[in-house]
Amino acid sequence: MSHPESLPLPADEPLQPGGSKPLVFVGGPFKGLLDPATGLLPERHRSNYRALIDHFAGLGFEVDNAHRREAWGAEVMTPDVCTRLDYLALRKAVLFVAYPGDPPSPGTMVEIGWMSAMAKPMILLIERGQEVPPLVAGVHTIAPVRYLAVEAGSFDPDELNRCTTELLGPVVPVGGRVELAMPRT
Ligand code: 5HM
Repeated sequence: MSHPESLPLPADEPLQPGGSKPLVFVGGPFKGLLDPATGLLPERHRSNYRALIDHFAGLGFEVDNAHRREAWGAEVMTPDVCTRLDYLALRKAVLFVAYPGDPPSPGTMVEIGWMSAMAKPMILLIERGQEVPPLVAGVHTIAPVRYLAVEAGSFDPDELNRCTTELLGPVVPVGGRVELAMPRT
């Protein structure tokens, strides 16, 4: 395993540098869902990620999502590239919204670990009847977390908004971007 020489990581930036939009990172299972025949994420999973991306973009957030960034599997990044990108994005993000996955997604488990170590807000999307790993079920004891029930990956937008405002405070769109009173971390 190689060790990128581009470390050390840059110092912490302000949450909304230069007045840019606050960032939401959308995560969830990726590699394990790729169709072995095509190497691509099946449409039903893409549409779930797209719905989350569109929901938060529509509220005025910037949204980062590796599945879209890596062209739904057509342009998969190497571990050294995607790990660093995801980590830096999560350091900047005001909110992580993710499907932990069933079976649990290894990458998403790492991302939940990073976010909880930073005590930053998360919304975890849980399928009814899904087995949730114990440390994911308990992560709300060390970080601000809401668990939102989904059906076949689909969420109730009102419920998602309720979780978002509980974690971030009022979400007020101003001229196409969201203004957060004070992101609670
Ligand atoms: O282990 P899995 O592929 O399910 O991990 C998915 C999570 O790791 C996603 O939330 C994504 O942000 C990140 N990831 C990534 O950014 C994972 C992979 C492949 O494992 C990748 N880029 N190529």
